[in-house]
Formats: sequence, structure tokens, C-alpha cells
Amino acid sequence: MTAITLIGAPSDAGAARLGAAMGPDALRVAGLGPALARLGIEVKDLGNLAGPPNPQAVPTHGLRHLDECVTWNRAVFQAVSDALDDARLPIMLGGDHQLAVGSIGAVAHHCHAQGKRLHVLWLDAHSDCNTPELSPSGNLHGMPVAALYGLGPAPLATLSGETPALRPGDICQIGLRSVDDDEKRMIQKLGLEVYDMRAIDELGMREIMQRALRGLDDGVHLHVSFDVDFLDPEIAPGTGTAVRGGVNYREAQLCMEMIADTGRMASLDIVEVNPALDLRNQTAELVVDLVQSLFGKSTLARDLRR
Ligand code: EXY
Ligand code: MN
Ligand code: MN
Ligand code: MN
Repeated sequence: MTAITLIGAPSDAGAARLGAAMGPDALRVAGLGPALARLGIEVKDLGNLAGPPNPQAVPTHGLRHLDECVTWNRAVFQAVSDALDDARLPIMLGGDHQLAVGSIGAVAHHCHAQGKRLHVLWLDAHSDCNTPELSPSGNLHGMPVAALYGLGPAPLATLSGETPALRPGDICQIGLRSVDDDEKRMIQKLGLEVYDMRAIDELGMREIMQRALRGLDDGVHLHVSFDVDFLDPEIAPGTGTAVRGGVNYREAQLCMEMIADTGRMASLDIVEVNPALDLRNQTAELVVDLVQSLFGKSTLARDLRR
């Protein structure tokens, strides 16, 4: 049975709005650790990593808070690496999505050492593949995918020691509905596999997930990077860059259940929970509900399913 390490990374230095730094504690208040333990999983909560606050500076050279974000990502890289070295499944609790540079960087490094193939599912309203030259905001949470492909500021682009950390075909993005014009070109340039909301409307979540999860054998390490703005803001208002028209409750459950059925998920990010924008912690509570499905909770025993 899987052993899990919860790693709190209370950073909002990559975001425009303050509050995602309270995400790890909102998830704890919603009962994430005990909910996983009830599934028979051994859970160790490392508590929160230490790091710098959001200085609320204006962008220079197309970005802001680079030093703070690099510090956070180095801490995340180390903590995720330690968990993987101990054969534990790390769950990085953000914090904003720039922290995926550290978490996925650590996973890429681990996969390289273990001879595993990395496959990343990026569940998000956004593509997060801006560079400082392209970004309309200078916020680093809009840039982690580019950094993982070796683009953008060198301390992030080279953070994992594997440059690039990701190669074409390594990542599949699901749920997109807010993509900047330059990002559209970047998606093509990087060869990202993308299923936007229109694809989900037209094909249905089942078909999308079958495509996104094909070819996962035991040589694959599956990483899920779950930005909660993937979900429709009607059900998940507690996030800093909410975009209407997102994934509904049933679609989200099916997405999680189909990932669980593969048995391949070996690391996870939960990012962009912002309790300052939430109502009665409902977003963190919804995430806990969905994450239980991601770890195999189901209504019926497997042999009773059709
Ligand atoms: N594309 C916009 C930007 O780069 O500023 C918005 C990015 C929001 C990123 C959120 C976390 O996924
Ligand atoms: Mn994101
Ligand atoms: Mn997003
Ligand atoms: Mn792949």
C-alpha cells in the first residue's frame, strides 16, 4: 500500500493575489490527511516548508519575485526528492502553481535516475507556458510549463539539473479555457497534448481520459499537477484566477477515478487553493473529496462495476 508524504509549500510569490499561501492549511482543516488515512494509506505530514513572503513588487524584465520563487522551488525540489528517495508518494500542497517547477523537476530527476518514463497530467484552466517575454502579467505561476521545457529564467529552467525536465509528449493538459495568444503558439512549439473545455464538451471526459492515460505501463511514473481552477468556479470559488466554464463535479470525479484505475500515479501537486477567496472552505473540502477518488475511493467494489 502506498505511503504518502504531505509537503506544505505556502507560497503565493508567483501569483497576482495573496492568499494561496494559506492553501496547505485550508486543505488540512478540510481533513486531507485523515481522509487519505481512512483509505488505508499511511500518511506523514511534514508540515509547511519555510520560505519568503510575496513582496508585492512590480514586474521588471517581464517577471516579478524571481528570487523568492527560486527559493521556494529549491525547497520543494529537495522535499519531493527526499520523499521519492524514501519510496513515498509526495503530495505537494501549494501554494501557487510555479511550485510545480520544483516538484516536477524532482520527479524528472528521479525518473532519470530510475530509468522511468515521466508522464504529467496538468489539470488547469490555464496552459502556464508563458515566458517573461510573452507573459501579460509577469506572474511566475503562468510560466512553470515553459520553465520545465528549459525556457525562461535560467535558475528555474535549470533547477532540476535535467534540462529540459520535460520533453515533447511528456505532458498532457486538460481543462484549458484561458490561453494567451502567445501561449497558443507556445503550445504548438512545445508540442503539448492539450484537451481544452471544448474537447471535453464534444468528446466527454471519459474519452479524453482514455486518450490522456493511454500507454501507461509499469515503466511510467504518472505525475498529476492539479490546479484547482481546473474546476468550475461555481463549485470551487476559492482560487485566484477563476475562469467560468470549468469542469463540473461529475466530470471531475470521473477524471480522478480513471486516473486511480491506472494505478500509476506516483506524485501529485494540489495548487492554487486560496481560502481568502473561498466561502466556508468549500474549495478545500471539494478537493479532499476528489483526492479520495484519486486514491481509489469508489462507490462500488471493483468487481461490481460495469
Ligand atoms: N496566462 C495568464 C498569465 O500568464 O498571467 C494567467 C495565468 C494564471 C495561472 C494560473 C495558475 O494557473
Ligand atoms: Mn496553473
Ligand atoms: Mn490555473
Ligand atoms: Mn507520455
